[in-house]
Amino acid sequence: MHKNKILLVNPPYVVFTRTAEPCLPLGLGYVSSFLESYGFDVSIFNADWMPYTIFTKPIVSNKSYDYKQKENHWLKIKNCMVKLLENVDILGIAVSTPSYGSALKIAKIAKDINPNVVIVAGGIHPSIMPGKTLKEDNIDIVVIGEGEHTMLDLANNLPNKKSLYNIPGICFRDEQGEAIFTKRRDFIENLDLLPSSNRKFISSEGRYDMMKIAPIIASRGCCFKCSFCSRHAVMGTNVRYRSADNIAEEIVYLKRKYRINRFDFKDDTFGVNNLQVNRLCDILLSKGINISWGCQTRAGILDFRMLRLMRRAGCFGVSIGVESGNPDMLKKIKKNISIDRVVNSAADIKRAGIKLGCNFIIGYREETEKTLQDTEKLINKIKPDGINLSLLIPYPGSEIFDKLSEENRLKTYDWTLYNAKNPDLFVRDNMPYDKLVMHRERILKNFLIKMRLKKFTNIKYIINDLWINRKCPVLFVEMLKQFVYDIFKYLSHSY
Ligand code: B12
Ligand code: SF4
Repeated sequence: MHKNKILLVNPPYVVFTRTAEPCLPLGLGYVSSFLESYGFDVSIFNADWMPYTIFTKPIVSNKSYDYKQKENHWLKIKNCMVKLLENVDILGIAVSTPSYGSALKIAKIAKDINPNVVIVAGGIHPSIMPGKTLKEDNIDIVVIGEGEHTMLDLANNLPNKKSLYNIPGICFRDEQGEAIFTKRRDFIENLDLLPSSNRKFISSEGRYDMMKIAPIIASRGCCFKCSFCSRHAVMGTNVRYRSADNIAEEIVYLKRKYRINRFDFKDDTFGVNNLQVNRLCDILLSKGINISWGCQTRAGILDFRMLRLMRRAGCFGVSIGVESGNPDMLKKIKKNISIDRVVNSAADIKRAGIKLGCNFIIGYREETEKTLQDTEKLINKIKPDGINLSLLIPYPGSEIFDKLSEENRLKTYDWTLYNAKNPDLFVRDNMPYDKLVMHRERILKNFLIKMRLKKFTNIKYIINDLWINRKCPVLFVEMLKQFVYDIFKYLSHSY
């Protein structure tokens, strides 16, 4: 019997905008290993890959992508796809809001090469806007929510169109071209049953395996309701956890197979289940699994005792979503944390000997000079080791997006413009966009100057940095390069 051959593609976005460090697409990796465990021939093409670098420049007001680089990259992608699409029956594309334009371009390239390939769009954006995504010319089926089981059903049943009515979690066109939505698929309750995310990807530069830092997840879903976040659309509000033993098993496997010593937990909110983290740290310590790792969470989730244990078990960095230094703003965005809690949490993380990263968002609709000052004051007070100061992008699926849309404040619905380099997307109450950008540059600059001074004058800090990166030669070299770069920037008074 013919078994469908599948290609999964991660469209380019970060490679053009450099708005984040490249990171392999865990979601596609999960879908791929699940299908492979049922005997399907699956490849993943990561078109959003570039060699590892820690020199991501701060994003300021530059709206344009690097077009020359873009054209070259698209040429490489096309050439790759000609080879990769040979005998492929189903092409799955991972789609986020900012990569929507690229995803459609991938679909067009694929149909031009092989008009018979069935194109399936999945991931966060199609899950939020399935009907609209299906209206696009080259998209045949949209998958809503987690992709493992749905993609397996599609792989087992396509090209039989009639079977689609019985597959939960999809949206497709019937014979008359009408959109049909099947019932919602239940979330995967037991994450331990999933095979570990595939780490073998093909890039336009050739085949590559793991990178230096392995992304990993310990849970799916988030029970909080921040108004700027759209994450619940894919993974829901009911959090599901992997067992600590299952996570440790994956770590040991990745360590052995790819010699990875550094891990980054990509959970929505790491550590909500204290028992899981406790047990994971116990296993890492008792079995002598020597790794360094980081995670992102909310203020107040991890107490000092837990943070100390995490430090002993190799945790070098925790970043928390603070979002604003103004208490009223925190209420408005439904962050549900107090400034005191943030301050205490930050102090605990540092006291535990862990590097503190803080994520802030500025440019809310109600942002004023005063609220920005409060955010800057908070940064100065908690003195994080690193900050992310993003300008708000109202992603579809978030409460903020819905409100701005209702009030006709959105300037565009062109998703290709919903990217970190173009946050001038809606009408704000008080502060014009240009002023906001100016404030952002100033806050970042002040932070970086202080941060660099701390780096060069604090010997304990330098030794800690060297210690953290000792097991990974590539990161060690990158760190030294970054150190020289920082000195140069500091001495030349630029940032
Ligand atoms: C790791 C990560 C990254 C990495 C890797 C991204 C990637 N391509 O996987 C990097 C650093 C590159 C990155 C960059 C960006 N990210 Co990011 N990222 C994450 C993060 C923290 C984890 C993603 C993850 O691995 N989840 C775990 C896996 C298992 O879940 P999953 O990816 O959703 O995959 C499942 C389903 O979606 C589905 N699925 C996914 N793809 C496909 C494809 C098919 C065909 C099918 C059938 C199903 C399917 O099945 C998967 C398994 O069940 C999420 C937040 C989160 N916790 O999820 C944000 C998140 C996805 N990122 C976000 C954003 C905004 C960005 C950036 C714009 C940031 C920036 N400053 O530029 C860029 C955009 C990059 C891009 N190409 O989309 C937003 C997306 C918002 C939106 N509406 O699009 C999120 C949700 C964070 C947030 N709360 O705002 N990101
Ligand atoms: S921002 Fe983080 S904590 Fe808030 S809802 Fe989204 S994933 Fe949950």
